[in-house]
Amino acid sequence: MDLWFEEYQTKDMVISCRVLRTLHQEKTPFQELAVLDTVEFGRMLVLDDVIQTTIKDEFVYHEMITHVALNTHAKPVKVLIIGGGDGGAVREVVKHQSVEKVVLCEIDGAVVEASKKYLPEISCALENNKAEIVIDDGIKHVRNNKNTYDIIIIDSTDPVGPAEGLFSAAFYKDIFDSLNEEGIFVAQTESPFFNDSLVQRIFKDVSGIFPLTRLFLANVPSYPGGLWTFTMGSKKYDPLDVDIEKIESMNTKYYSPAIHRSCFILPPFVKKLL
Ligand code: AG3
Repeated sequence: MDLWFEEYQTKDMVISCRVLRTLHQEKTPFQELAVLDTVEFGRMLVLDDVIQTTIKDEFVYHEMITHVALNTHAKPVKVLIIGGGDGGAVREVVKHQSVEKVVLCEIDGAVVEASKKYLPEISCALENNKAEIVIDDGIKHVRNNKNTYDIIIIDSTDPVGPAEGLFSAAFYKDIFDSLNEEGIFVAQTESPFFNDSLVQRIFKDVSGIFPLTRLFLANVPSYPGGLWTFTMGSKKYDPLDVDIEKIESMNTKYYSPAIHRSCFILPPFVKKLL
């Protein structure tokens, strides 16, 4: 049988992948969840018909959403991840010796369960003793935990449905307050091609709250356009001041000391958004 999964990446553009098997499908209280086995990307986590992560390219996204910020901070000890129920970001964060605790605050417990069952390569660190899983609304969690974290990572879905509030200026202010004095936050902020005004608006909002705002890029083939943005807000440290010679090697496949520098080099069409 010829089975294809389609994601409408925009209302006028589709990515389509041949599916070998649907491993899991359920309607959670928050969204529709599926785990597919695809030919090109291997196993794939899909939420509300949108590709979240795949075995083939997850390392790019998960390494970049974590190591750039963690290696910018002199000594990250307490880390919060909002969203990211698949556990990929947790897996990267626990590689850092200085980290004592990583709290994963995911609104939908079904994502954690499905990842544990079907995506062990991604979820493997969820059982790590540095990791604490909290099934709750990230917005509530940051409001209840002021002046607490060294690093906050927003590993969200697209800004529709459950994640909408995670892209608002009010939320960035709550994040600022939930970080301690030297805190850094980083968020996945979508495509510079197809979400240019969103990228622009987020950069402006974050710049209004944090003393330092930086945008960096990575290539995630399964996401719209491939080229992906991450926005960082920092109270003290500048990622460009990091002595990259001193970055410890952590068995990464995309992130490297040279990438720590080069990911901040922006093509003019992206620079224009800032
Ligand atoms: N977070 C989703 C990034 C957005 C993907 N968008 C899309 N495919 N249209 C990924 C979660 C992985 N931990």
